[in-house]
Amino acid sequence: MALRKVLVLNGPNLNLLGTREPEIYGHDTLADIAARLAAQGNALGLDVECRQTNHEGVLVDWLHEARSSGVHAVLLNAGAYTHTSIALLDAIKATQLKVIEVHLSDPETREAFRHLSYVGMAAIDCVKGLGAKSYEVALERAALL
Ligand code: CA2
Repeated sequence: MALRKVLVLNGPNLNLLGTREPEIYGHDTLADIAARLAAQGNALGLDVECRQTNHEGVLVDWLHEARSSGVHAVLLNAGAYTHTSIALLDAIKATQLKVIEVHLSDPETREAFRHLSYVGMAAIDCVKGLGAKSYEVALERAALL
C-alpha cells in the first residue's frame, strides 16, 4: 500500500535558516530539518516532502496541488505570510486540507504584529516555540490524524 504523504511547506526567508538570527530560529538549516523529517517519516510510515518558497501565490498553488493529489496532511510554516495572508486562509478553507501550523519561534511572545495568524484561523492544530523540534512534533501529530 502507498505511504501516506505529508507535505511540509515553508514560506518566505526560511531558506535563510541557520545563517542568521540563531537566537530566535536556531542553528539548523532547512535542509537539516528536511533530512530529519524524512527519517522520522520513514519510521512513522509517512512519505514526507519539504518545500520552500518566497512567494505567497506559490504556497496557494501548492495547497491546491496537495488537495488534488490526495495529500494526507500539510505542515505549514508560512513565515510572515502567517500574519498577513487572507489568500492562504482562503486556500486552506477551500481545499479542506488537514493543515498543521508550525513555527520555530512563538509569535505570540514576539512583536504585536505577529500575534494575528490567518493560517491559524483554518489550521486544525499549531505547534510553535520549540525551534526545529516544532516540525517533528507536528509530524508526530500528523501521523495520528
Ligand atoms: O517562528 C517562525 O517559524 C516564523 O514563522 C518565522 C517567520 C516569522 O515572520 C514568523 O512570525 C514566525 C520568519 C522567518 C524568517 O526566517 C529567517 C531565517 C533566518 C534568518 C532570518 C530570518
